[in-house]
Amino acid sequence: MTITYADKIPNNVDLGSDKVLQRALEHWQPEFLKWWADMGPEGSHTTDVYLRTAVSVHPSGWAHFDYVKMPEYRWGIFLSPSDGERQVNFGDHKGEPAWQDVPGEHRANLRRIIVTQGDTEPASVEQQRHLGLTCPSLYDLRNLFQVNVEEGRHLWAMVYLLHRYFGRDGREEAEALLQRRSGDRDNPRILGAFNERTPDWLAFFMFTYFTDRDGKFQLLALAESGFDPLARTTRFMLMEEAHHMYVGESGVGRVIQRTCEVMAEHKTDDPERLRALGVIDLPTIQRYLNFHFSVTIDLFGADVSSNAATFYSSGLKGRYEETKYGDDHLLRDAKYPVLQVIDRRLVAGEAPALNALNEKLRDDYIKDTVAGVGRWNRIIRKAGMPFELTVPHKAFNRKIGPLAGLKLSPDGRIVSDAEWTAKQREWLATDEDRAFVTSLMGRVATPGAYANWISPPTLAINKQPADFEFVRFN
Ligand code: BYC
Repeated sequence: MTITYADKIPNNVDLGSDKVLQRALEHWQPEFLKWWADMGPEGSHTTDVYLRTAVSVHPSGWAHFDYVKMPEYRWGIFLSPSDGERQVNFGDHKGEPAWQDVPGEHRANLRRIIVTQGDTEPASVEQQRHLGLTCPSLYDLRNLFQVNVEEGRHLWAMVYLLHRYFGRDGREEAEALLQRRSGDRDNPRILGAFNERTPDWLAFFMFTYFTDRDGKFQLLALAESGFDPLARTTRFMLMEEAHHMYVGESGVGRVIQRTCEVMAEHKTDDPERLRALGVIDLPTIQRYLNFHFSVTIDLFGADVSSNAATFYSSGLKGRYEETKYGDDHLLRDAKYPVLQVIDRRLVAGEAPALNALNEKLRDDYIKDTVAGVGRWNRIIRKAGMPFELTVPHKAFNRKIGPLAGLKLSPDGRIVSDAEWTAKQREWLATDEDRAFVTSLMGRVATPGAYANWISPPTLAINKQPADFEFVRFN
């Protein structure tokens, strides 16, 4: 499983032994580079960035750090090692050997899952492409670029599967992945959150905390797949993904830390005064949180979904930590709690567990999310501030599924149209909030310097000091 860097496309899948596939991917490669030049991080093409590149697929010592110009980053195809004896662990094919090829009857669904996953990767790079121009430090700029090149690599991971296992229509889907554009009215990205803007760094940190975490949970569900190449490629993607969520959690934490310092120094919690002092007040952070959380939980799909049931029964997409469950892994008779709206009230209901798998994964995601928000609250408590960030109710501000369009307060109360209109500005980031946050964004590009609205990190990258020159401009 060693990675071959001598090939035009670095890989650990013995690409050289399949000349037709190798040629097809080498044909896609310049298209990808053209997309990167057009849609990748703006103004970054000649800078040297201190990036990690995968040199092995083993958890210990898999990454190598050095200066790289991003268009020269070695995007490649890396699969985690095969388990040898792996089986399909759930659904109607349970107990059969895991598939090394695509089972004909599940081809269309599998392709659709891979395309949906693949589509999110370039989408996020497009969403973040202007952020480098307003970085709060070289450390943060480097982290943004690291996230961007790795999302590019995750696109490669899905494109490999499409080319290798889906023939002509796979190649067409791979081309289409470079043609859709985040937010484009005529040819948008597939899923809602990936057509939203990421206009400022608070939005970027929230996105990497909340939305990359959807990536974690979807990838963990796909890592259970009976289609072994998908399971192996997502397992390696998860190793890269962990850093993206760290960027989000520590980023928001540093914004909170700085705000609390200024609150303590000036003995004030008045948002207007804090804004005048150049930091982001905690209620604004809460409104950003409410937006990113609600938009992200829509990414899990409808609460009750026949697609999700089919993906599971066919062995294509499992539950988070599927093999840890002591049940039958078929879910034919099991039930799962879902929320229903009856007479304008939210009522606890039940659905067949097989159809409620999107809801189950969403609930697993929410548990993980709440834990990190608790760590942000510890920063606020430690600073002695009487404020607590909360994760909104899961029916708040939903656009997908039966809860879509329900007018609900963040704490889960159904409200009248009038109350929604009056209070929406307290609950979701407003244009004025975004304009204020944007007004703070200015480029800080001196080693060791940090914008006023964010604290320096407690841990830098690869044990480098905080004043390390993470990015060199040429
Ligand atoms: N926006 O039966 P349903 C990541 C569509 S993030 C728009 O509930 P299903 C990353 C749905 O496609 C992880 N449309 O859907 C993070 C369906 O359409 P059709 C990405 C939506 O199929 C940060 C219809 O509504 N990976 O990696 O059960 C940076 C019926 O819905 C949305 C995956 O998502 C939405 N939010 O579930 C970079 C894994 N939700 O058939 C990367 C692969 C639903 O009527 N995807 N729809 O045209 C899947 O497993 C499933 O497609 C979903 C949807 C869970 C997304």
